[in-house]
Amino acid sequence: MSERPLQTLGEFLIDRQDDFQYSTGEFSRLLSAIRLASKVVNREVNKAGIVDIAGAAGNQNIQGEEQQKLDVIANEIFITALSQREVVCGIASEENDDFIDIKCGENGHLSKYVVLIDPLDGSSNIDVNVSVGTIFSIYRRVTEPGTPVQLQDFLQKGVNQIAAGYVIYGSSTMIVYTTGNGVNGFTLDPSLGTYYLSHPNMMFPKTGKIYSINEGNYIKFPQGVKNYLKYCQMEEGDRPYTSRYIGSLVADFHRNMLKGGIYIYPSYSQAPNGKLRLLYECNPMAFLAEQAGGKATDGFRRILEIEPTELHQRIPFFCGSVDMVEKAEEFMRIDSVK
Ligand code: P6P
Repeated sequence: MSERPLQTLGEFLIDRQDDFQYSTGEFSRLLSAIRLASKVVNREVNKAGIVDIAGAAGNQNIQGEEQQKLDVIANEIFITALSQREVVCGIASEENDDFIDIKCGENGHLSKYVVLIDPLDGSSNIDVNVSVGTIFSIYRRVTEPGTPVQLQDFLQKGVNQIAAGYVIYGSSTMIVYTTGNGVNGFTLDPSLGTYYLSHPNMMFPKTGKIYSINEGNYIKFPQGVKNYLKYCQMEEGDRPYTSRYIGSLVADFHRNMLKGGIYIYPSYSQAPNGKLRLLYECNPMAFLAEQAGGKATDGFRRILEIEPTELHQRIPFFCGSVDMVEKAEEFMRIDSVK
């Protein structure tokens, strides 16, 4: 019997159009813009070793981090794709100090959506041919429609997200996203340039045996994190667990969602709020995690409930299988009451 044909991302978007009240198709066009941009970035990432676009761009971003040439290129690709289609009224990016006000349509600011994006997360891995990713987060604006966007359109709690997702440029390229009705993964067939639904209704296993953390910082970690790591490494029951750390949030998250696991980027002496950014890394990944039956906290508080104060603020991040995150939180609580 012939197998049911795989559904394309475009068909899926049409089928799920009704997930949005009063949908005007604008949101579907927004996701289509992200889909297009991801294909262009995928092409650039896949030829990084050939064309001299790998390596540092010679300048730094607001994070004081070496901007890789592909960071800059990916940022421009996503901003162009989103701006040209008049589907957003504002964009905030890890690569831009301030948010971008997008004038579109004859009225100037027709769209009701804003996007926050990390255009190429983990880009330092490009030169060593390790998976990297794009992370995106989508909100409805909260300020007056038709007027220029303002900072409060971006400084929204994660619970207000209407969609979030990532692109992983790995052994295959995938888009994984949620609109609040579960998490679905689409794999790109590069010969056709088409994404197909390959991972419907993705779910985090309730527990797992993989922990992802940069143990090079162990000495500087809070005692609660040290105690949790010792727990993971102890010979007892189903432990020791396995340590797997790619140094690319999207790749570590994706593997942990498929196999079960926890990703931790804690605070430590030199990074009192950790390294990851709340708005365009932790909130979108937390939305995905919760929609996939997982959990995401800062070790104490639900990520999605944290009130943002700055565009590029950082936050400690514990994310993955519920049982593993709750066990880590237990060690953090014990340490915090001492
Ligand atoms: P470290 C990449 O720069 C990133 O933001 C995440 O993708 C990754 O998990 C983390 O930082 C790696 O940071 O300090 O362990 O190299």
